[in-house]
Amino acid sequence: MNRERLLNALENIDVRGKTERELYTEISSACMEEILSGKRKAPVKCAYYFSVEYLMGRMFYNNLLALGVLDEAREIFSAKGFDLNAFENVEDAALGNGGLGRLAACYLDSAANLGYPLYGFGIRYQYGLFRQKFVGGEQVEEADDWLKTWGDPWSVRREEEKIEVRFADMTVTAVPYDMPIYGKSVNILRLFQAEGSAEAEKISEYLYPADDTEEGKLLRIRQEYFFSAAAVGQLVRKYVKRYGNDFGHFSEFHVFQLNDTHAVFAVAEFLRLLTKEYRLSFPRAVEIAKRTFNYTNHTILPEALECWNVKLVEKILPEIAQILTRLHIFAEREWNTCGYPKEEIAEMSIVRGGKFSMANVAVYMSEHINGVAEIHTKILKERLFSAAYRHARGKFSNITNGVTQRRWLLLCNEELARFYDERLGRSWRDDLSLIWNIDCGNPETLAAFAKIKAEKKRQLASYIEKREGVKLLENAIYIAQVKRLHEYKRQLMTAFAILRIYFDLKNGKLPDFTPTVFLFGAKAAGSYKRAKEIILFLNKIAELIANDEDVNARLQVVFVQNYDVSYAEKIVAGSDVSLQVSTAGFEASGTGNMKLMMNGAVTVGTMDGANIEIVEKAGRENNYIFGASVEEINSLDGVYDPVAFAAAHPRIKRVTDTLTDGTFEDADGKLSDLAASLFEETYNRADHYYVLYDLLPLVDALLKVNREYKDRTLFTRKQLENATRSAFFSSDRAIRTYAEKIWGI
Ligand code: 26V
Repeated sequence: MNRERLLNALENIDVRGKTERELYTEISSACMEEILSGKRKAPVKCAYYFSVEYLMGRMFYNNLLALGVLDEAREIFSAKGFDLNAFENVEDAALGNGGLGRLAACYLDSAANLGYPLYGFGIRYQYGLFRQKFVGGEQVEEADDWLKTWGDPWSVRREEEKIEVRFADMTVTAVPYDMPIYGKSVNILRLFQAEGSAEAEKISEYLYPADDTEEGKLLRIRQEYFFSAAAVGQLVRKYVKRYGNDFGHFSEFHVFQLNDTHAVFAVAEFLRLLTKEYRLSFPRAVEIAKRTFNYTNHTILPEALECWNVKLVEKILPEIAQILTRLHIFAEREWNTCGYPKEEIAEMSIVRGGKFSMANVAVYMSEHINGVAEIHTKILKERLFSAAYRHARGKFSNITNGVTQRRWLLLCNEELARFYDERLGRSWRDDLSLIWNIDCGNPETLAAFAKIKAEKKRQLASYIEKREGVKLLENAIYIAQVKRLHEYKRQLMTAFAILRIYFDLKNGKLPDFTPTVFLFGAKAAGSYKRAKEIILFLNKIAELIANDEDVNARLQVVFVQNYDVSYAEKIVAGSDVSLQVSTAGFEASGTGNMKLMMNGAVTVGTMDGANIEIVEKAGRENNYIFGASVEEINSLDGVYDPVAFAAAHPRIKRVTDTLTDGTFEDADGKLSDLAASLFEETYNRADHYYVLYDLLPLVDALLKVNREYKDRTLFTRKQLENATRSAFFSSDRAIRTYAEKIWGI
């Protein structure tokens, strides 16, 4: 990369008479030319990341930052009378759903910046995660036609590298689009677009098409096989071309990382190619695959652990079904020879109840299996994969997630970055652990940090006013809960806690209450009815409070629309408090918790996922931990009775009654299912996620924050201690660990 040449090229762009899109394309293309100009030498061994999601967010600012020209570019164009902030309207590349997809993006960023050869494979969806609007408080989904307005100048179509993917009933062309990831090395995210018949093109149309019908399930299977087979096909062919078909050395050059189970068909395709096209024996192919694949698990929720009906797979991928069935028999024979007990073999089996357990394929075939936070990995070992763990302890390890400080600090909070520059020089930008050296007791330092937090809060408020038309309370505590909407994340519990505070304010029980704003951002999966009801409930609460003159100067609830990566950048920088209140044992890690910490928010949270490690690093005294631990939740199993529990606690009953007593009568009976979820057995047991059990402890934690916030120096110090101890949660640390412990690159 030649920085001078790039700056020159930018200088030479004429802005006159051009539309924003034209300028966007022209500036982006100038950068792309530089990015792609360097000659790359092929490293010996590369790691390949297989993921069905990549939540890249906006590429423009990130790439200019990576190229080291962001500040100058702003100046160059402002001198020409054009404000680069105009590109804040560019759509996010939202080819993902939540934490798993954003993690993939952070990992690509870190690998490139550290110079590790990590290449991503995925799907180039025509429509990303839906856009969300609220109408009458309810979520309305719109297709995310992300290429329509601004195009995609950050990718290159590689026509010459397309590859055919065969199903029983059709052949699909997988056309790669390469998105360079710029850093110390220039890596590539390769997304495949499906081309061919109208049926074929459906494969890369939508992210997570509904899978509640057989047709939907088939489409999901097609998606997963489509990109896995395209990727494996290319890599295997390239290998054969270069080294011939002695696959004994394949794993010296390749290591595959499966991001959850969505690409487990890659294992089957690999075996298919080696045995059918290159005539290796089945055992030999298995042996080679076992040295090549690794698997990261991201959830223990049973409904998210993929199992595909054998009959369904046979229908469109007969050879693949045959291979998986053969693998099932092969593995069982091995386990029987070893004398493993029947129950354990049943637990580890690849075919269970007429379905392929994709997680069991991954566990059997991977050299390394990892969880994404200490407690999560412990649960994998002790519960989810306990049998496999007993027989292959060495395969399991933990790699706690991380987030890239380039997007989640440098880009979203340049004020804080400058604060570190002024005190530490610039070296912390390459080694985040240096921020630990900030003296959090120094009054001048604290005052400077407080000023930055106040400024980021102002910026957030003005952004929200622009986007939502709502003015946030000033001089208030900003508390954020931003993440996918799911029952286990317990946005419903926060809703009740807010109502509790609301009633107590009205009763005059909270005389010294510091004004507080609760910010929510979340999308509910299209078919997830209960999650949508929680959104409606929160919007109704927001409305109730906003219209109540007694409290609306002290309490406010804002549920922002269309929460995405770009919105997150504003919210994590401008929040005081991070809400991480999942039922202990259910949040694998969480990564929003890390982003908020990095920007100096204190955590109000349960001992779950990475929260545990966050308070370990930042100090329990600097955060607000509450609620039942994993052990306590386990001990409540079969004992806990939410009906009796609510009856015994009038303060709880008062707020749950609002779901059915007409408080929100215009919600049209739509909230009664939420009451049912708490007090009756539905698809889960009553109050499966212990919302009521942890509710009053949450209220206490929030009121403790409210009291302690008054001591501005003390509270600011807690925030700064969190920010300066966040280095462990950099994805640079995580990627280094993957590279050293798992990939050997
Ligand atoms: C959920 C859903 C629900 C709607 C339909 C499609 C769909 C697809 C996947 C999932 C969950 C996948 C697993 C996942 O996203 N896990 C998250 O991974 C993060 C990165 O490791 C981690 O921080 C979060 O705790 C974990 O929930």
